[in-house]
Amino acid sequence: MNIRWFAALVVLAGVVPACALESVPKAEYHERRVALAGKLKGGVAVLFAAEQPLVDFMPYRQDEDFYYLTGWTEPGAAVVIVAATDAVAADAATATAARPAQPYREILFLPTRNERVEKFTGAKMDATTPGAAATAGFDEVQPMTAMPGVLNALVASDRERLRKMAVEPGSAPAQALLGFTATTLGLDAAPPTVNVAELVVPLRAVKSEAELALLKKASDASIAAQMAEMKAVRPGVKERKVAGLITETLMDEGCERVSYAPIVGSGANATTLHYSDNSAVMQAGDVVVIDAAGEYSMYASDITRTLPVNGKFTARQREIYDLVLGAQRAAAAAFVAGKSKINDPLHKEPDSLDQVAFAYINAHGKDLHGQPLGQYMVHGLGHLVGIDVHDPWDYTKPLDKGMVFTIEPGIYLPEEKIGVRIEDVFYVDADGKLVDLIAALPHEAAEIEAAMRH
Ligand SMILES: [Mn+2]
Repeated sequence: MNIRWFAALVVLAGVVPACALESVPKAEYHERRVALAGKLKGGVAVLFAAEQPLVDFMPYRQDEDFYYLTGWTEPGAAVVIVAATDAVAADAATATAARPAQPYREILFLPTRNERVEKFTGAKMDATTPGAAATAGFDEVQPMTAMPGVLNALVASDRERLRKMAVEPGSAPAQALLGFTATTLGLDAAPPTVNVAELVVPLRAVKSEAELALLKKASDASIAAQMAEMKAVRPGVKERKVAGLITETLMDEGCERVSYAPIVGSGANATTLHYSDNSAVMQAGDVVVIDAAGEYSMYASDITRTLPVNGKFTARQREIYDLVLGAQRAAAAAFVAGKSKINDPLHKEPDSLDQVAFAYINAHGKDLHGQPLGQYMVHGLGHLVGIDVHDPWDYTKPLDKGMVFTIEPGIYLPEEKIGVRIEDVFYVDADGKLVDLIAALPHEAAEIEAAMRH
């Protein structure tokens, strides 16, 4: 859109735009901040929001950890979370002054409104907006300009805090702020920081009921998009047209964006794992791998289905398809909450679902040279899903209740121009049972063929 037109539209609208996203209850974000404070060992977490590109209309998405802790979608903000500390007695030997117990504290810092920029980006809230703290669901909201003074006061009252600063690794504003804070205390440089992202990983991994509801909405919208595509795939149709139809359906179903660029790979492209050119015209006799899903109110889904372009699998395509589906089902059936791991690049870990899928594929299929097909399973079996389509996780650890992850075996045979991947998103319920969030979408080869006929 022309910039001047865009600015004119914003001026005409003339109102503070409400955030269109659904959200977990505000109290849940507060609970997450309190949980993070419990991991800070008396320290302070400092996180900055993502910056919004102003003039080039690049997509803007909030920083994930920042969003997880605040629910705040606007750019340029920061959050400070201060862990409660116990009272300290005076100690003459170490020249330690007595200090009373200090309570938990949380502050959202908001940038000062810039009315000129707002003509381009829409109206924003700042710390002077009436009811800002209640709207944000924070104990305290302060202007960004107050942040250096607040940090200085926090570390001046308890110097231990400067050694327990938890920030996002590589955050330039956090490093600048801590450097300046050290300067205000007469130090040359700030001590090394704690990686706050690592502290947030285990919190993000276990989903609340409200998060699960959003993941279900993302998955239901993505199922609708995959159903639409099953009716559209046929010989002579461009891969890109299918990608467009998927995107259109996702938006129509309430997604704000795709979780990742749709992959529509037919023929030889089906054997390229993250093919995203989507430039070929689909041909009869080929299969097409369609890895596409949407994001609903910041929560992602991730689905792959493999279709015969002309609506009917050949015997060999069907054989490979059934093998991949069998491997997915074997992995899901083997799942034990608190014990099973998902990935295992060497396929040797007895507790990994990867090893189960690998063994199944090796036991049930051969390539053109009589060799087992496990060697053609060339990517990980799955990953956690959440605010990121690949939510962060330490994959040496088992999966447990409340976690949401994909199981996505694939076999890629360039020699036979056949690639098959089947990917569903699973949730581990309170009883440790695996629930397929994509259950409503066809799985069996015959179901896929039937869906393509209607
Ligand atoms: Mn995936």
